[in-house]
Amino acid sequence: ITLMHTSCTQDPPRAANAHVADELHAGLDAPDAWISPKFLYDALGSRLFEAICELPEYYPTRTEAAIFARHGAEIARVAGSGTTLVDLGAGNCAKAASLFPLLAPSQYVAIDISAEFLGDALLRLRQRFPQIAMEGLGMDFSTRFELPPQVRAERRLFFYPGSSLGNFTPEEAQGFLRRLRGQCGDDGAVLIGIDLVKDKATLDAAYDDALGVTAAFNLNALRHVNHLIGADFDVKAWRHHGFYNEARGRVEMHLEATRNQQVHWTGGGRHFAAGDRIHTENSYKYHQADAIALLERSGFEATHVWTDPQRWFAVIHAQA
Ligand code: AVI
Repeated sequence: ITLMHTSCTQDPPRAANAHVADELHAGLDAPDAWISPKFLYDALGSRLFEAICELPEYYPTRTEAAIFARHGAEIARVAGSGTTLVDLGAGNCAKAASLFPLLAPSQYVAIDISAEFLGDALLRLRQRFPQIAMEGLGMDFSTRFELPPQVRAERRLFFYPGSSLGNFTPEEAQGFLRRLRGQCGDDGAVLIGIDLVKDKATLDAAYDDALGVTAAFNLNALRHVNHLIGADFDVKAWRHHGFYNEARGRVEMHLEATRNQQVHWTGGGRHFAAGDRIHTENSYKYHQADAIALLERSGFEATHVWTDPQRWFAVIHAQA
């Protein structure tokens, strides 16, 4: 695994990366406090997200998997074989691996901010598919995007499943897709999963499940922040909120202080009153036409869209 920037999941922990600390301080000091959703993913956070994907309420993973199962052959025909498959936010690499038999990539490049978790997953994958050249990159691709020379430049197929695009604001998403387009050359493409707008009750349940796994996933951001900037958040003094904000077309996750408290971190700190919230994630839901328009504004041309019978989720192939 190549660490492209000092990763926030590596030891030594304390503000190993000044950039990470600056970003966290800016969010925690803001009048409406926020923590970027990328800090949900340390090794434990990645495991909790894996568990979320198994929950009955969390429909995106299984709905997207059903689209790949049903239309995989056609998707592979459209995307082509022998591509340089670049998996963005690869996590446990399971989604891409399930497509290897159909897509037969010539090189597989797995990228994730949670470098340690990715390294373990790639180790297992190399044993299962020794014939595929593989690279692992531990990097945060959300704000900058430059691929190192070991990533082949020909026929790059950027695989961005799971509707992770929804964790950007639409403006950020466009910037991100433009940067992606810049890495495509003339013959690149993107295969992207988009969660579609649906009824509020389904969305509320998906982000506030009965077992409390999503709550644990959200609260774990505080443990991760404690580790990164030497903070002393008491996880027991916070509770999870996850709900669909219909007016804004997005699910929001927040952490709410359950009592008054002073929190300290290296070089600073803050008082939180009971009821104060820290905004940790947005998960935008798109109408299919808006997702296509966003891709096209970013320099891509959508060639195919596959959806499930309920039209809850879309997989889009778009050409550079
Ligand atoms: C990774 N991302 C697409 C997930 C989502 O649905 O926005 C993260 C997540 N947050 C809460 N549950 C899952």
